[in-house]
Amino acid sequence: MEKVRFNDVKITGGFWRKRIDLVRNTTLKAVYDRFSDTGRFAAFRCDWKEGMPNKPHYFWDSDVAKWIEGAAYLLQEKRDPELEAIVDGIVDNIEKNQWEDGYFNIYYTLFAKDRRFTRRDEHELYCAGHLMEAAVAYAEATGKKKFLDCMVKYAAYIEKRFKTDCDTGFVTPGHEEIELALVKLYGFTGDERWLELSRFFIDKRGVSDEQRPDWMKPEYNQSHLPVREQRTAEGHSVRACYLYSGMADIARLTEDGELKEACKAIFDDITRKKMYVTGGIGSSSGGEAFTVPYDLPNIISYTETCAAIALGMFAGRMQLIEADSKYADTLERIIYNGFLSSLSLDGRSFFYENPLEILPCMHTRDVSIKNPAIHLPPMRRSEVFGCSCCPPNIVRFIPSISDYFYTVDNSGNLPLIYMHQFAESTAKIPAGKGSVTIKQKTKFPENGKLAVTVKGGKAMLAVRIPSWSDGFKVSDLSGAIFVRKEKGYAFFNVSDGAEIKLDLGMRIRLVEADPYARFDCGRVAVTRGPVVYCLEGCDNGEPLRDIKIKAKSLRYKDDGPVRDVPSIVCEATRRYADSFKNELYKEAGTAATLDFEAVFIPYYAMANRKETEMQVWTLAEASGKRLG
Ligand code: FUB
Ligand code: ZN
Repeated sequence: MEKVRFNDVKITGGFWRKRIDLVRNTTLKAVYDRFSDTGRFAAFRCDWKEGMPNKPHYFWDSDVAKWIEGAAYLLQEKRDPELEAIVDGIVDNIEKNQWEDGYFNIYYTLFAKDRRFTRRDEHELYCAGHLMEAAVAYAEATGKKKFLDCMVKYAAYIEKRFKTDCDTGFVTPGHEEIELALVKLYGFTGDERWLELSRFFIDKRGVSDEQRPDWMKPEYNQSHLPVREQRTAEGHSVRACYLYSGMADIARLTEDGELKEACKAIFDDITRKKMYVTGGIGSSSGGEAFTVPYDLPNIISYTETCAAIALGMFAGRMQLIEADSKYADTLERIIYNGFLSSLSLDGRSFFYENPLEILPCMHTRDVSIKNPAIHLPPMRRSEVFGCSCCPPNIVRFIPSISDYFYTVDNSGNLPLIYMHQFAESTAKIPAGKGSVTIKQKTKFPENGKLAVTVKGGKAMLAVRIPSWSDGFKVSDLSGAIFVRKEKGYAFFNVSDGAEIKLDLGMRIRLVEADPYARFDCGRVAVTRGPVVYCLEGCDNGEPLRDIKIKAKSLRYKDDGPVRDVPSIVCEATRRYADSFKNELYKEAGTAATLDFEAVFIPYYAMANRKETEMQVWTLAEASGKRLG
């Protein structure tokens, strides 16, 4: 299966166009400004001295690299000389401060030049990987090769030290990333050395006992077993999913069956036991990590934005090695929920953690001690963080989101095109010796109606039937023949001029969790299509946890209390707090209840107004019932 690159899938309107434009017009600059204030760009001059503000941190290279990568994706769509001048300035500094032998790292150049590649957890290869990804994206966008040449030189130095001379203090990096970056470098340059180097890092992980501090278990950076023997997702969730993405790349490109089996099992372990309904992963703040199966607490959910992105990247790679809609379903869950919640609606501030429940009262409970006994995610987004990996990750993920919308299999007589995601768009799919153009006209996710037109030669088109679909209906077929449904896709034979009109079958659905997901027992999540909804205190009064909704009355509205965002309303009841005026406890069922109208907003739009309670999992009078 081949990927259809995002630059061949133009988002022409609707939900994602709005978000890409927001990143272009606001977020890119917002992150740039905060990174300038905090010295991240100036750090590339490598002239920081004791006494100066903003001492460079050991992975600032990666923060700026991700920002450049995002800028490059926007430049691929539209050149912008001012933006290019900024990037060119950073690239000049990289070239100037790159060592003769190819090494580049701000922190090590300034503070630790005598101990390159001796500390496994100090992120040199993580930074290198992000710089390589940025260099490839920038070369692709502008045709300028200076940055790429620097990074090819750096890759050669890494190859020499780790693979040829084997004289480093560790064999595999403490934070994965370089594996998938080297695959990109290979993809762009065609030089198999980088594919081999990527495979080298993947093959070596978990094979021998590697350097680690006493507190760190080998699972933390997925070094507990050779990767081919791993079957469960362990440790730091961003590291893990970057590794799994690299493994999936290598499995596909080198037709490595063992690696593929490992990836499949790990993907299932995550999505069946360790993923929130929002697509967030990494439930524990300790180690920013996966924990045991079904450990998905809501109020302390860590669910780092980078982890959601990393799982999206893994899912996107898995759909290239196996035709099964579960991969695109997962990606969809992430992009409309636990990833998108990270960005404020105005595009200027960010959640690093994406909680599934916010209780402001919990933030005031530890009055006598400085550090609260439990870690609670912040209730508000911030413009920048000390560890600011997430904002630039958003900057690169949204403009390239359509990287995951289509794949194509050109190995048979007829090109087999998979449509994984739905968006107002025009895609030029490399098919056989030519191309097939697929146009989607849709208001998705506002509704599930989709009009598809095909231009070019003949093809088999596989349209995903989302896991939430109720009554996937084809209403019109011209120049297309429905063939079959398989593995979550509807297959159509199409030829030039074909038109397919269909309805994905979107309705309001209540979702419940596996009983072992103990924090959600007896509660439901309100969803519509791919979008998970939540309650906020400012619309519903508090406490939210007492609200019981009447499922049959749920009703979708294309507007609501948050501007430009839909809502779902329903009849609901809650106990009358005054019934408890003089008592903390009373006989069950004796309190008076109040009826009121509950208002849900999409989870992605939460926390955009004042600090208030928020919850996804809600009590319902009738769960699991079919709704109109
Ligand atoms: O360590 C680099 C990045 O910072 C990780 O990927 C994030 O989880 C955060 O710890
Ligand atoms: Zn992050």
